Order: sequence, then structure tokens, then C-alpha cells
Amino acid sequence: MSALAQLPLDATFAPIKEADVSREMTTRYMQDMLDFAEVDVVIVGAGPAGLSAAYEFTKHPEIKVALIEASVAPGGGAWVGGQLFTPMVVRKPAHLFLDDLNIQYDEKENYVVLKHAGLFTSTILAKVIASSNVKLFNATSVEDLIIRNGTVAGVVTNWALVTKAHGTQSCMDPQVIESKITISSCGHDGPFGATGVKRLAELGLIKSVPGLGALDMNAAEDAVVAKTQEIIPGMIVTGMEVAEAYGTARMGPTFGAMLLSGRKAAILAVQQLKG
Ligand code: AHZ
Repeated sequence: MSALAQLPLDATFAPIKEADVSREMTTRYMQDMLDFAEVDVVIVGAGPAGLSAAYEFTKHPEIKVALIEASVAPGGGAWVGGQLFTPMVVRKPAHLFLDDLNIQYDEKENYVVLKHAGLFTSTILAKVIASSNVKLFNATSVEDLIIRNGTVAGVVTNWALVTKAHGTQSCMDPQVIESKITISSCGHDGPFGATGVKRLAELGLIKSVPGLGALDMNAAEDAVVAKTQEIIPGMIVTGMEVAEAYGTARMGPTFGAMLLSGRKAAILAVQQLKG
């Protein structure tokens, strides 16, 4: 009989000192902040593209990665498929990425369908969080970039709730994480959308952010993957932020390009880091 099967229904818990709970959480979190104040890669945004980049880095345990997500719950748009319906469509050949994650799907000729988008998001999230080299800081927003001589050298961070309260309180200064490469996967809409490339435009480091074109699934997915690249030294853009940055079409609820764009962004970063 398994240990769990032997557990009485009205089990009594081992005693604990309340302060020890605080100490466990505080020392571990603060140690992570110390360890990850300087990293190889920062990924901004843990939607499908950012998570796919993070997953690729789990295959390179020597590369230290901070994954920053403004929401309490990571996953961005990858908890629902389209119009709040939960099945997720992934066009081939991105099903190979799902195979690597060992995720089940229904097979069609040119695409596959997951019974629930959460199956992708929870599986990839579990693998990223369990890794030794990628640290997820959720409820944390990137408010700005560190720029040195025209190169992105890291990000400026704050608790996401503080970021939301800047309009109601006087100066609440942020923190920083220095990085060799920043992968911007901020998505396209919502209060935080495309913040990485919008900030580059404000600073005059890129000409403009043309924004999304109208929906065209076929053109959109190929274009996002093809244009996943270093936009200025030190910053690689991935996911729907690519479509914002280069004015390519939106694809709507087909997710293959997010997976392959995130993977490509990470591989480009690995190539740079390894020279
Ligand atoms: O909370 C955001 C979301 O989880 C997070 N984020 C954005 N800006 C941030 C900041 N600091 C910290 N400054 C930030 N976190 O980034 C995540 C972006 O996820 P997403 O799902 O919006 O973008 P994605 O590019 O990974 O995937 C897009 C999915 C879409 S949208 C679309 C369409 O409209 O046509 N089609 C697809 C497949």
C-alpha cells in the first residue's frame, strides 16, 4: 500500500513555529534576488513565447536565466485558445515542440489540437520552474531597460502592484537585474503589451513600432518566426511583440509561431553567449 493510502482522513499535522514559515520564504526569495541580480539572460513576459524560450534554456543548465512575469499567474494568452474557448490549435511543424514536452494532442493533417490550452501552459511551466537554471519572478514587472552605449544591459524591475500604483504614490524606486541578453516577449495588447519595443522607440533606438497588421494566419506565423531576431544589441524580440515591432499580420488563435519564435530567440541567445 502506498504511503498516501495509509494516511488517515483526519490526519493531524506536524507542529510548526509561525516565524519559521516567514524565515523559509524570506531567506529563499531574498537569496534568489541576490543570485539573480546579474544573469546571462532576462526573459520579459511568461506568455507562450517567453515560456517557450525559457524551456529551451532548461537544456543549457550553465546559462542563468531570470524569467519576469507581471501577472501573479504566468502563461499570458496561453490559458485559452480563442474567444475564451480552451482548445488550442498548433500548426505543424510546431507539434514537434509539443512532442518534446510529451504533450498529447489530436492529430489533423496540417495541425494538431490540444484539448485544453492549459495542458500546454501547465506542462511547460512545471518544467521551467523545476529547472535548476531558470528562476521565475512572477508578480514582478519590468518598468524600463538598462541601456549602455546603445546596448540593452538589463532591466528595471518592481513589484507589479507597485508599478500599477505609480500614479497614486510619489516616487517608489525600482530594482535592477543586469543581463548579457534580454529577450522581450511582452505580447501585443493589455496594459503591459509590447513595452520592450515601445521603450526602444521612445528612446530613439528604433524608428517606430508600426503595430499589428490585420489577421492572416498563414502569413503571420511564418513572419513572426522569420523576424524573431536581435532588434538592437542586447535585445532579442519574440512572440507577438515581433508582430508589433515589424508590423506583420496577427495570427489570432494559432499558437505554433509562439512556440517556435520563443525557441528561436533562446537559440539565438545561446549562440551569442557561447560565441
Ligand atoms: O503579463 C504579460 C503576459 O503574461 C507579460 N508582460 C508584458 N509586459 C511585461 C512587463 N513586465 C513583466 N513589462 C510583462 N511582464 O508578458 C506576457 C505576454 O504574453 P502574451 O500571451 O500576451 O504574448 P505572447 O507573445 O507570448 O503570445 C501571444 C499569443 C497570441 S496573441 C494572438 C493574436 O492576437 O493574434 N495570437 C496569439 C497566438
